[in-house]
Amino acid sequence: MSQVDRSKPLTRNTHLIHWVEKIAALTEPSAIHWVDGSQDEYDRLCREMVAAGTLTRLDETRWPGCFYARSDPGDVARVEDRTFICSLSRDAAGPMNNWEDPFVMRRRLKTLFRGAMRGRTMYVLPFSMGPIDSPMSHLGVELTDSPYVVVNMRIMARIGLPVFAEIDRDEKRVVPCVHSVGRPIAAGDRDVPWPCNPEKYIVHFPETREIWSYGSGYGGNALLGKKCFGLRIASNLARDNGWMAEHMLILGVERPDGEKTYITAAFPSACGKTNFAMLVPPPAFKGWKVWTVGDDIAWLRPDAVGQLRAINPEAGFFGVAPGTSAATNPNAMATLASNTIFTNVALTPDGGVWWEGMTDEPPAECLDWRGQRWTPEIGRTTGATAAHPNSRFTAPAAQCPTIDPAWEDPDGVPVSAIVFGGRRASTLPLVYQAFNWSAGVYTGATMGSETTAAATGAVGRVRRDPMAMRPFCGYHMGDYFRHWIAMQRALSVTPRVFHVNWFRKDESGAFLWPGFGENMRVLEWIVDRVHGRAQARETPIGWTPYYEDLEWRGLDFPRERFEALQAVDREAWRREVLDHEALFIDLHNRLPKEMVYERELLICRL
Ligand code: TSX
Ligand code: MN
Repeated sequence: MSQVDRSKPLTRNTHLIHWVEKIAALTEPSAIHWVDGSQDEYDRLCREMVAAGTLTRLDETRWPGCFYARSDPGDVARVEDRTFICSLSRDAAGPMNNWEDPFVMRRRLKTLFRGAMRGRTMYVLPFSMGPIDSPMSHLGVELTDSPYVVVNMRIMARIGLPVFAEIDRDEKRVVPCVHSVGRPIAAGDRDVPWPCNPEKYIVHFPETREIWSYGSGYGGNALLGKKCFGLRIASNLARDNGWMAEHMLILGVERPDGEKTYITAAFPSACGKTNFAMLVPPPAFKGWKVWTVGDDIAWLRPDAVGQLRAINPEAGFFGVAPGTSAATNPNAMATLASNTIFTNVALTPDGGVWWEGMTDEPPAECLDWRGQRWTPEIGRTTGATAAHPNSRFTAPAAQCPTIDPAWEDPDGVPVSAIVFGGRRASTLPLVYQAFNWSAGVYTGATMGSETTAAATGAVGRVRRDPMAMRPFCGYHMGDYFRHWIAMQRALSVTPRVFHVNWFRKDESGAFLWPGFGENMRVLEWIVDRVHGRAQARETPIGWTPYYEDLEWRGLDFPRERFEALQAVDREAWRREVLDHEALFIDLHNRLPKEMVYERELLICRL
């Protein structure tokens, strides 16, 4: 194979070249590699990581083009308590973010990054969030000493030569991102399969639009295009420029007659966003199709005629593996069948991967995410899972069988409805529609979700997670609500706003709603409401469907059960609005008055 010299700059942009030199002088890497994004380069990096023990190649016939990585046991998830928004004023970051004085943080980062890349290669990784030809896209360059980051970013974003070309075209502004695993290799020392540092910093400078990440090689801590840029920095760009960066999936619903309606949905983690984005309609919905545009992030902008349009700024899915199966999400299973990187799942003796919920029967034996022998018996006696609960697949979106034909449309897709949702055992009905835009913003602002085992903290308690953006909004949440309210003025038609809850339970603790593909029945009602075809009942919280308004063919779901599922219990809602007030007190100094008024109106209706 011909080896090209990648130590030479792949851009003419002198600012960019000088910045790379400056960071190299600080971090002292032993080599610099300008990333071209080619398949050759990807293959070579994977081969090198296999040799280093970072990656394992999976069985080529059953898992073509797939690799397996095992992280350090202390580097398995985002680190919210180590994530900082370093705006000039503490108040601008708001009470839901960790804040540090930017001058203090810069000094600390300088110390941390000094010599941090010694013995490693620094990759200059240019990436585009969104299709390169889209006016809604934004560019970044990540300097990283992790080849694992480079290969994952090649799946998750558009990277390499076309991005350098775009940077050179008219000196486009790029978001500078610096990442180090924080484990320099001393002369004569050996590397470890998953280098990282117990001390972690995920740092954002919203005014200067910069990202610095130290000490972690995992997911949202290290793939800086995703949560750091795609949500925290982008939310700042969006507020300043009249658009929205949201933690939302995007899907298209196509009726048998060809009518297509695009919907975005914001759910907190552990609510099945990826499953919903790839929903398979049940047999009764013959001829209906659900198309996938994105499963995690939506960038939304009003077009010239005031129609809200959305792009998915990502190019892949970084999905949670456990619970993903041919039954719960066959489209995800097809997507990850090839050219996928698995992290912290279990490795089977025949060179395959497995995770809890993938099959009914676990493998007789495997190596767990820590690399230790695991059997169902060991699992039963020790309670250890074979895969880490936050184990992931990194898979190309283009491989999804339901990927929307317009998923890379530079103008985005028109959004007709916005759905909020959470995991709530009680109080919240299966579905309701907000009365109008400001009531819809209130619905999103006050949404909450019960904590599951996957998250830290007490299990089963409601955590307020406004628009599912609590960990991802790069500025004060009160200002963020105000921006949502203000967006209406830029729109000629506001999307209809809904709230769903797939997780309501009966007195015995059983789920009232079968969920998954059956959610299509709710989607149909949402689509019909958007187009003015479906009836609804006015309740204190919003419009809800009558039993007759949902399609029940192919599902035995008695009217009484539906009434329990849709019940608006005034006593429970009294407690709910008190909890809304607790949230608003936290945000009081920047809370828009619309939120206070909406709450008052809700109380009056209750
Ligand atoms: O993703 C889920 N969705 C959305 C699907 C399009 N999950 C999994 C959440 C964890 C990530 C769900 N879990 C959903 C759901 O709609 N609903 C439930 C709750 C549930 C779980 C199991 C059953 C029913 C409901 N089982 C049976 O009814 C047999
Ligand atoms: Mn997410």
